[in-house]
Amino acid sequence: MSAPGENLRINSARLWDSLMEMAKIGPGIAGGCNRQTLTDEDAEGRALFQSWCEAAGMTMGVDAMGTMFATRPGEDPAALPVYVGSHLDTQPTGGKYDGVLGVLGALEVVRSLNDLGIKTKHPIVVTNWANEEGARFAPAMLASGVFAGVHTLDYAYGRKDLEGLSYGDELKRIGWQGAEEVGARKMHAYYELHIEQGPILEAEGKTIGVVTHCQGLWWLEFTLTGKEAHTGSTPMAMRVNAGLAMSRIFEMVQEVAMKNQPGAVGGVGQVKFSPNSRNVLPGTVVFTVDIRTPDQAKLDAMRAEIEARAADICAEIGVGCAVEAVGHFDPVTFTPELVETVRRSAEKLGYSHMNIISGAGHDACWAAKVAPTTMIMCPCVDGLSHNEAEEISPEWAAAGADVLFHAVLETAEIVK
Ligand code: HGY
Ligand code: MN
Ligand code: MN
Repeated sequence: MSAPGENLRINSARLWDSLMEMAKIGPGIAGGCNRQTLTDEDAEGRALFQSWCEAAGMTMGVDAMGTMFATRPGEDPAALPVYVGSHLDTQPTGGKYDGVLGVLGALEVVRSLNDLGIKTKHPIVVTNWANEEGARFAPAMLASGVFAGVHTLDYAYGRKDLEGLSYGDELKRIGWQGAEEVGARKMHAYYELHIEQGPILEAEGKTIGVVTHCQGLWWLEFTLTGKEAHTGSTPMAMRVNAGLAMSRIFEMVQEVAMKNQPGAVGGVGQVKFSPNSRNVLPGTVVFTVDIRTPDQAKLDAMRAEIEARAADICAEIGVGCAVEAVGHFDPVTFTPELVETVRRSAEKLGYSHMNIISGAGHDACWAAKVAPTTMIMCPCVDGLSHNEAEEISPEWAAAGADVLFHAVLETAEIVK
């Protein structure tokens, strides 16, 4: 005998259509998306999301970091809302689902509640966090970090992109600087649905990731100072080659990550050479080392070792070396009671599932500092993400949203 609501499911076709519609905004050049935060494309995606939320009967609030909160009222006005969301901003060569599945999956939960005429005790707030990716304005999860009190609003507004444009100015330019104080909202709980962005669920043949933890991260921005000189006429012995120092640091980061297996990662995704002319040895080289591991002690030891050895490498070559931590969070343990709610939901729906530690960072990592929080994951093809070829199946999207639906229903409490 099934319990009331046991077989409730979201409308998977409507979810998939919404994902494909959103993917048309800020299209990439290879089937993915380039909807970077605070660009005109981001503004366009925000407007579409707001129109969908309002069509679903929700009211939109926007805070001073540009994060969007669409509220479906609950029956108990005194009850704190259940927040459900992720992010709509993408990498420059991002996929169609990273972040977007979590925001539109949350919207689909509300659309399904409306279809079924279900009322909940707690309000439900569908959330689009600004600047999760940190691709344009470091660090990642900037807006949720301000919300959780990790960063000040001034710090966030002052963050600059590679063109020297600031977060605050760009937020005003696209017209999405909200009036709400960041972090004034209090949450009963926060759920985030996200693609795994790694290969484990697909390889294990599991449909749902019951996310218990998220690994910690350091983003270490190195500025190496060499001597600009002619690449042809400058004898090797006279060179102060910042590019050579950079390459030796890259090799060292790889070695440090490999000797901390299993579970550690380390690499570099962004480098800026100045003057970046093919026949001038670089005067300065700026790059960000990204290291991560679920083990707190390892994370801090890796940072210390990389900074010390980078200084030695630069001293040996005579290159100046400055380093600034431009992103950080410690390993996160999600709220066990909510993790079990997710597990029960997957079991009730008959979806295969397994515990998983998130390899990528998410806004949930900061939400966990201020409210009971957990995540739900679905597989992605070949574990590929932060690549335009990122792909999931409609079935995986629907399964993730179904589990989100049941978990949110349990926490928001159906009013008979
Ligand atoms: O860097 C991350 O893990 C996330 O994609 N912002
Ligand atoms: Mn993401
Ligand atoms: Mn991402």
